[in-house]
Amino acid sequence: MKTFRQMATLDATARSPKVQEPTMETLRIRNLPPCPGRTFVLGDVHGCAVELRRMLELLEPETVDRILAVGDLVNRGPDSAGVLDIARKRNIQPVLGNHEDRLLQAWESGDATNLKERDRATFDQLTGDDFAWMAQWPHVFRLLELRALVVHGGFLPGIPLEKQPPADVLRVQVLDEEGRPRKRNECPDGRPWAEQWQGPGLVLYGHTPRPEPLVHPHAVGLDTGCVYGYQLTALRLPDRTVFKVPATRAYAE
Ligand SMILES: [Mn+2]
Repeated sequence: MKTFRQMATLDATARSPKVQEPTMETLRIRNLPPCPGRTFVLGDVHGCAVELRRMLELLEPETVDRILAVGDLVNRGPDSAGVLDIARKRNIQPVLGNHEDRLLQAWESGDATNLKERDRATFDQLTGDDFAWMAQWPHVFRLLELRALVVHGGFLPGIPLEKQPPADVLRVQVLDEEGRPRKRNECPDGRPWAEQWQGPGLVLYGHTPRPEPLVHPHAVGLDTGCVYGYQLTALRLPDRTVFKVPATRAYAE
């Protein structure tokens, strides 16, 4: 099996112009420097500002710690602007989620006509500063010292990290019989990508809500559907302690 460091080396081949599709967006991977403290990874927040505040009280982060998030901080819930405000003030570092991606595309193109109705309310709430900040979020954080990756949707098994298509990385939930990425509700017989992920490293991901965090050998799903009335989850590394804050109520169906 490949080691985590070898993966980074092997992935360098993905930069070759022969294999790089020029029109395709490249996966933005950010290598984070080693953290002297603990690392907290937050599940999908989706505008649940009250629960995020409670979670930060529960975590009691110290200045040497860092807080990361699996993306989808906004949309669906009651206070997307409030969540971004808290996140910025508390130095939370998120990866991009599919909801931020969709809103950003509308903002960058100046064309909001493709937005769903519920996106529209968020779009109108957010400021230019919010969008400028979200535009800097990478698709993936790589935490070399923890041998961990943080991503919103997940990864396609068997494809080198840097060749993973960004659109799939943001959205994959299950894989169909031929291993193609699908949404869970469109492919009820599909198997979760995380079940088939063999490493290297531990992947912390969101996007597929379940009432409880889902622990696989090489991946942990942290979207516990706070916005649907379940709970907000955070994982602390390296000791893998799970923290949960129950949702005040269901904000969306
Ligand atoms: Mn999502």
